[in-house]
Amino acid sequence: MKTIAISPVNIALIKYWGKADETKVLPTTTSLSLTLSDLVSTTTIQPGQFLFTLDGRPASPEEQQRVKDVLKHFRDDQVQIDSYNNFPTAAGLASSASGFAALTVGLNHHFKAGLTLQELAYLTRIGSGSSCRSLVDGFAVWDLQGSVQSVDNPFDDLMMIIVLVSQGKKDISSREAMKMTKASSPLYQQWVDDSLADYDNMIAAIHEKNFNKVGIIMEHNSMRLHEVMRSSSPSIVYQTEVSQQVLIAMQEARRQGLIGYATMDAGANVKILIRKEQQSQWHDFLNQKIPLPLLTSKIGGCAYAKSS
Ligand code: 2P0
Repeated sequence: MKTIAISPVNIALIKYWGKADETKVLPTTTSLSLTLSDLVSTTTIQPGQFLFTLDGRPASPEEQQRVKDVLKHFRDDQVQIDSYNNFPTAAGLASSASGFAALTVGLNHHFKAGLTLQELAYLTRIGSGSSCRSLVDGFAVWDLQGSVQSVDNPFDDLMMIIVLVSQGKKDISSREAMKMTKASSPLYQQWVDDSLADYDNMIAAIHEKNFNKVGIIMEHNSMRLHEVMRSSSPSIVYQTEVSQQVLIAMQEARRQGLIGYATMDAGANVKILIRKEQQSQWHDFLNQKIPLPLLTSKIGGCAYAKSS
């Protein structure tokens, strides 16, 4: 029997950047994300000698090991696992998160393990902390105890445009980078405190269905993330000059009446949260200002698996 598991990418509006417990992968802050329906990892699991391929090639030894670390929690490890992303892998688009969410949900289905949501969240975090947020639809909240919950999304028209500033593999993994930030940044405790306040304000903004508030809190949270990264020793910089140009162009877009807010992760790409009614205006604006490829996605969905 073959299992096919599909998981959307998730993009954090309130970011995760640091672990309180490295072994259990518990975060220092509560994070909150949305999934992108159109950017998915698709993972096939079938009986066979252990092999893990990513986008058609055997994965690196480190990637193989991370998959084995999740797989060892199931009673049988004789499986071949093939995973594909329909978007550039490892360019700050949270591919490891969608990949591990698909893997964990797929293994649960394949081995009929019957794990609960929180058990799945625990296992998938071994591979990638933020992957647990792809397990639920709506606004996904991953809290300090490690639990994952869904907060209803009152908006039915949110979209995200990703400006593909870079499609290459990042120089430093999130796992290493966040460890360095937590260990060395003099701003780290302030980041944690601000982030917890951002989370409370974000929940209030969602309940009020206030798009502008959601966007402003998201953008500030992301800007502060990149400040705390920069203040690490050695400094960690994911933003490039082109990322800055996109952020500056966004200011102009807003002056022209477009509404949208930016967030950035561990990479140079800029993600813009917009509403559907302005999608074509945003495309026109960006295509005219910035000659870069765009990915556009609806919001919603979560990891699931089925037999084939
Ligand atoms: C996030 N990122 O909240 C943050 C913002 C990147 C920037 O979670 O070490 O693959 O496996 O827990 O989850 C990316 O890091 O790291 C990430 P590990 P993960 O989306």
